[in-house]
Amino acid sequence: MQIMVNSTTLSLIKGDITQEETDAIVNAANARLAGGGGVDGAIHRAGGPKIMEECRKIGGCPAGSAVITTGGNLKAKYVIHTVGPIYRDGRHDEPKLLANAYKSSLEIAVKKGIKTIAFPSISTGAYGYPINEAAETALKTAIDFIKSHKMPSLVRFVLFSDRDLEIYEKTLERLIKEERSGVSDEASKSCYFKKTP
Ligand code: AR6
Repeated sequence: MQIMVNSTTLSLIKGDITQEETDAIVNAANARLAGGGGVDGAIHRAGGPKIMEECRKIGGCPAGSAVITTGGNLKAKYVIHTVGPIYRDGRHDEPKLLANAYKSSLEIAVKKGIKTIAFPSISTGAYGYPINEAAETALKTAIDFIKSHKMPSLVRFVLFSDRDLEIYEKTLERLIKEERSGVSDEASKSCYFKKTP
């Protein structure tokens, strides 16, 4: 599924993020930048040891923040490492921290002149964030950022299963519908959405 938010393409696909050819891919890392399983493990395996060397020099990254390294052997030139919240009960700032993880990553991308970026579904694996709620926060945060910055030109979410993709698609459909029926605020009403094939 693909939509336009102003002049930015927002796309949802199923796939392996390590194979993406966007300028940057985002890693769902941990605060020590120490590597691990899930998408983090896959990125370090595919990207080679150079990425970990750079992570060691950086040292760490608190939840809600992001740092950038080169992409090593990956097709992507950069890896933006962000740290989502570990989900407890939703009352420990999880939505804010998750939104900040997306926002910080997009801020770094814009600062670096990165035009195309691919995200995994941050926090919804080992960190246990319920995917329906996480999808809403992820998509809303990306849309708000695109609206206010008019950049980057492509934001892609690479989901790892049919189920995850379906949840993201349904959530995006709902957000667009709300936008059109005027449930959201005045500022977002003025944004032009157009579905492309
Ligand atoms: N491409 C795209 N998505 C993937 C891939 C892949 N190659 N592999 C897994 N996913 P997780 P978290 C999906 O656990 O919840 C690590 O150990 C996966 O199906 O990778 O933020 C870190 O070091 C899920 O939907 O990240 C941290 O300690 C999503 O990516 C911790 O896990 C996120 O799952 C971070 O946990």
